[in-house]
Amino acid sequence: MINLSQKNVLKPLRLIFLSFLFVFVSCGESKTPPPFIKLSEASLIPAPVEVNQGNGYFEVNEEVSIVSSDESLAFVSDYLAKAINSRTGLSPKESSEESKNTISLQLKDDAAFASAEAYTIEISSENIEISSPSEAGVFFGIQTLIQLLDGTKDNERWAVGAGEINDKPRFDYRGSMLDVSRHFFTVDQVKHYIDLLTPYKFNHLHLHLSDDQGWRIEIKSWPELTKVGGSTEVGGGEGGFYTQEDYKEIVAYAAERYITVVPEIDMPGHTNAALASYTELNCDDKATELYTGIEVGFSSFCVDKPVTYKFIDDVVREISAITPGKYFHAGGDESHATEEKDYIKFVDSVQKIVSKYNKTMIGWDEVQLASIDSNTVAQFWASEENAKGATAKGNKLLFSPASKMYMDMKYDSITKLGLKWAGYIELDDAYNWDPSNYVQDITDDQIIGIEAPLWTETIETTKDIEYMVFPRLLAYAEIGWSQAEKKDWEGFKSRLKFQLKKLDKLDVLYYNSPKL
Ligand code: TNX
Repeated sequence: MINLSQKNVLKPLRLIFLSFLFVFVSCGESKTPPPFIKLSEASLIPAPVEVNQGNGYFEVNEEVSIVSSDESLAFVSDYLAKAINSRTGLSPKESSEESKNTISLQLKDDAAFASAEAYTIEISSENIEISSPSEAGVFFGIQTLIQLLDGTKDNERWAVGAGEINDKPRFDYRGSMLDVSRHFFTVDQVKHYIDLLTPYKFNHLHLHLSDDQGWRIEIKSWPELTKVGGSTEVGGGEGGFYTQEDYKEIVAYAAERYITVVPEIDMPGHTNAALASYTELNCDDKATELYTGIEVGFSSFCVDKPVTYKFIDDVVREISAITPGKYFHAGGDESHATEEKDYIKFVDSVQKIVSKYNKTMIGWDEVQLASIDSNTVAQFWASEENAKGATAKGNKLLFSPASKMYMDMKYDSITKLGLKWAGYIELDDAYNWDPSNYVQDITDDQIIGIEAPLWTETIETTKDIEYMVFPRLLAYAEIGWSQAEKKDWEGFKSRLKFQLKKLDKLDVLYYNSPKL
């Protein structure tokens, strides 16, 4: 038992002991290295070209500032500051002066970079430098840095392992397509989709803006298109459309993330929504009924009528005027209701209109049946014969083989959403194939890149989108960006497990693949 007088003696001693303990603990804290993942063990998707591990780590703390070499990097600098803030609560200052504890963003016109989107990240205990010949490359480097930061092991201190990453994309075009026609998705839903593409270095978003079930973009010179043709969707819901202002908002949001929007008006088939909106587009001058089913191949523009080409000219002109990217997608698939000779004539005429508005045409692989210009891109989705036909003419291909890349295909026989006409696509099916040996004699230099389409006959909500897209989208990210020799299914699976935890935190739904 301690009596009162003993207690009074012990009190100051206890205070001294506690203050020592405090000093010891707080000194210890600043000296203890924060938990971090070594650079060579980071779970990056898509896998970079080269990772050289260094010694130590860079700690992201309240002293860190972001420095950029060029005013044009102000937006990406802000983007990084916000990304750090949302993860750590820190508010890095942005300045133009080099010092210690900086993350420095540098535009460098260095011949050592193999492509415009290539970038390097150098991480030491004092600084991080991200450099690239282009803003886009710096942005992709930032995406890598954010993935590294997400690898910090606790929520108190933030650090990334030291070393160097040298990286560049395998293909220039890395895209995904969203079908906003079969079911309409709002501007905010499309922005969310863009947010899902951004971390994985995708740089194109193809919007399928018209089909039998819905016309989704305002054309001022043909207002009935959206009034009538935009008024419904698969299943008979109320549909919707983007005003040109809405579309510009999507384009700008994507551009801030170095993603180029590719608009598609599908024709001459897949045109019932337009045919229901204007009598004169029909050969018999009678408007069709609106369509809310999921059949394909029954509609066609009237290819012999001059008004058809006046209409297409107006549509391509208005959309091109608000599309900064170089591509215009003119569809051309499944035109079973158009005779082949008419189809060929039609595609040739449309191509002239597209080039009149200074756009490069992309068409589904059937367009190679026409005498297409050498810069027209054929999107290979179904026919190897068409793919070979296009390359024989010297045209480039965009790879979207349905049995590997259609994200509307079910994962397996019990997947509730989706279709199965091209087969089930499990995660390993999505990953374990390569564009350069998929069709005999077609090689990388004939391929501009890859695009993963999401058709939406059965997809109605944001959660539906997420479930069908993840985790397959990460397989496509790696096929599009990473060098072929870096592909490695076992490694991908372990990196993917890490990325899925991140999707959990973001509340993004995904399919739990038994292959993982
Ligand atoms: C084929 S792919 C289509 C689309 C459908 C899709 C469903 C292509 C060029 N045409 O019209 O939505 O299958 O998977």
